[in-house]
Amino acid sequence: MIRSQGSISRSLAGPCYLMTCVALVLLAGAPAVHADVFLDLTAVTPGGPGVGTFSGTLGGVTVSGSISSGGPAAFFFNSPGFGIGDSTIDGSSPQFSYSSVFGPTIPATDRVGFTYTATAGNLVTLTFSSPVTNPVFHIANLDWGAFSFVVTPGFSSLTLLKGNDGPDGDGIDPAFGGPSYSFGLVWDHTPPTTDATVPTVSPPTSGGRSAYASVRIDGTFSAISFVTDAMGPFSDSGSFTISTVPEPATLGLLATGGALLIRCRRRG
Ligand SMILES: [Ca+2]
Ligand SMILES: [Ca+2]
Ligand SMILES: [Ca+2]
Repeated sequence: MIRSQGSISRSLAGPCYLMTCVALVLLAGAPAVHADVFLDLTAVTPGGPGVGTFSGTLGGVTVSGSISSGGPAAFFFNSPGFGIGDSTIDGSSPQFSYSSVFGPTIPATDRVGFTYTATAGNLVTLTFSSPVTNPVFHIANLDWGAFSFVVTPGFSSLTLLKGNDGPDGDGIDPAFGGPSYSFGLVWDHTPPTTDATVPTVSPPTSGGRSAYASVRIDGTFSAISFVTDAMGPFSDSGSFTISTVPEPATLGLLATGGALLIRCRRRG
């Protein structure tokens, strides 16, 4: 009887069993299962086609960004800083914290700052180390330019989750370009009106303004690409980031934990 109780105690207190139980309890109680994960940049190399790059992670997925030319150099990634078109790699920018124009939001995060000039478009590509489902593209202060996602392999549609469009027709275009442009185009519905709102201030939702929005790229992708198109005699800057919901990965961890538990019990 005593020996039997000791045997049970040793079995329950086994390090393998205990660690697995702790991991499962932590995972089961983790509110992170449905949390949105934003791009965490580790480096940005400023420059245009063939020069500008960025790298980082989106949850457990490695992300690398680059620009290739479709003509003259027109689109550039910018160095870290605090301005409208600067990048952030230390997670400190409040640019995508404003729930009036973005959704999902994050209090402070990284961003890819860009500048484009009014010449031919270039191709920006974000490559993922493993497929990402329904990535959300967040754009801040887009003027006089358009990003066309129809060049993304497997592209089907965009869904506007949140933006600063309104009855006056300025801000992000909820029709994504309209019939005269390719659908799948993210742009400022009234290009001649702009604003110079810095990242520490909530973006405008009325009056003359730039485009701000969170746009879901529907589908599962190993890479997303967009062609930049300056739509007028203008150069401009802004910033973007991406987010995703890493639910499948977390469920995978739970499955791994369950398998470990079964293995431990069999060994016990
Ligand atoms: Ca970072
Ligand atoms: Ca701008
Ligand atoms: Ca505008």
